[in-house]
Amino acid sequence: MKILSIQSAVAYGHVGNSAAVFPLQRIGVEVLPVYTVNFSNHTGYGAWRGPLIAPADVADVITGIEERGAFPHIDAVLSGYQGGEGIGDVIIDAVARVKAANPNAVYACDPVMGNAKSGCFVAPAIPVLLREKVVPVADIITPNQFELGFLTGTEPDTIPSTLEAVDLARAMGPSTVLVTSVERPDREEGTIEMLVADDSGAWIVQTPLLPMKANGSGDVTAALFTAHYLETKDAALALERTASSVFDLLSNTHASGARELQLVESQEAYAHPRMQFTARRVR
Ligand code: PXL
Repeated sequence: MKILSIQSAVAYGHVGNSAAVFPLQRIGVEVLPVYTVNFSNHTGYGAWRGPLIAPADVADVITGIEERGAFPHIDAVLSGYQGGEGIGDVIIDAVARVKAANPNAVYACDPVMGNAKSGCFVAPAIPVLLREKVVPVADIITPNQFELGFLTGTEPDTIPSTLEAVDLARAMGPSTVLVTSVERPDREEGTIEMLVADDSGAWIVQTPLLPMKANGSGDVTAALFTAHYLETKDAALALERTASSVFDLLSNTHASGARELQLVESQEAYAHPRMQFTARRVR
């Protein structure tokens, strides 16, 4: 399997492609990483150095990949944090060209905007661009609860309202929606859920909620789900594998006391997910 992954690079720590690439490689995926920013570290520190990559430069790198004859062999395009405002158009164009070369290729868009706790942490134009132009051409999207709410103009906070919002999101274009955080007020204390819906149904998985903030965990989640879903075509199984790997990554990180994901140390969790959580069908 080959995935063209258009995301950030950071030197210190793990977000964007610097979070997504290694877990994908560890499960056997050939990744073609294209960078949207080249930062020292993620923006959660409040200070960082290094450039946004100009959209024309990102486009140029993608064209170079196309010129190597790679597009017919790409199974998925994956995008995350976009950096500058011009990147959306570059991604849309890349998706169109990959799909022209391989009609079976899918586009998985992680519509990175922010989260309920931190609010929006991208440039103000990005969420609108995602809603109006990017998400409509995606096959798979992986919003958190906050991003799902923005995309659909709703405030999902129960399983029924999340399913309604997911239906609105699916009506925008994507057939598969993974909601990477469902934080219902009435959930069992100390837990968090993920919910997936596709043409076959909808499933939810519950895991313990760890008392920590780990930038990049959404990026790993989107990447692993995309690869497992492509491989198995089974949303519930892809959800269980992803929840298993990401939970073990987070619990290793929590146990270490580190601020950054223990991405390399946790490699067994991607290679051999323990499958300690079972998805429950909700539709
Ligand atoms: O995890 C998303 C992300 C991607 N890229 C950069 C970030 C973040 C979140 O903090 O700062 C540069």
